Amino acid sequence: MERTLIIIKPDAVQRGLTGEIIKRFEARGLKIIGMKLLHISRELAEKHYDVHRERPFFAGLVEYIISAPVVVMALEGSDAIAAARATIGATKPSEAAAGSIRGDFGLEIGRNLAHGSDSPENGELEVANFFSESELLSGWRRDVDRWVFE
Ligand code: D4T
Repeated sequence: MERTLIIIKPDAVQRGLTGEIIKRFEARGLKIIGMKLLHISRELAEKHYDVHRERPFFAGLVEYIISAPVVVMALEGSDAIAAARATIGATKPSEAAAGSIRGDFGLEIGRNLAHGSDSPENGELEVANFFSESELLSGWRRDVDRWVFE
């Protein structure tokens, strides 16, 4: 099982798309093991986007993600990283496939609605950055699992 961190970004929360976005991950079969509403601190935002620190868009990216509350989710599933990124769609919403979150609800890269971890290693690290162990319910029994996982 892989873990991925999903961030439902400030624009999506402000636009009332939180439920719509959660619904898509749930329907996909990914299991929610942690979820909360929070206002990301500048320190946590800079840590999360550290890989982009030298890029020209870094400052704007940090300002955007701390501009209003977000909903963060830790999801678990087989191939959770690839599945969640396909559900989210390409980084640039104008190029994202219709049917994906960004392809259905977004236009601009700086308002791209949702984040999903890009590798199993980063999934583990990012989930740990946003959730304490006691906030994660990894072992909860979901009765439909045998109809989702082979
Ligand atoms: P996130 O990390 O938000 O899920 O986006 P992606 O995984 O799809 O894309 P990314 O890591 O390449 O970029 C992170 C974040 O930076 C913004 N960005 C990116 C931007 O504003 N301008 C740019 O030119 C790029 C490449 C959008 C997503």
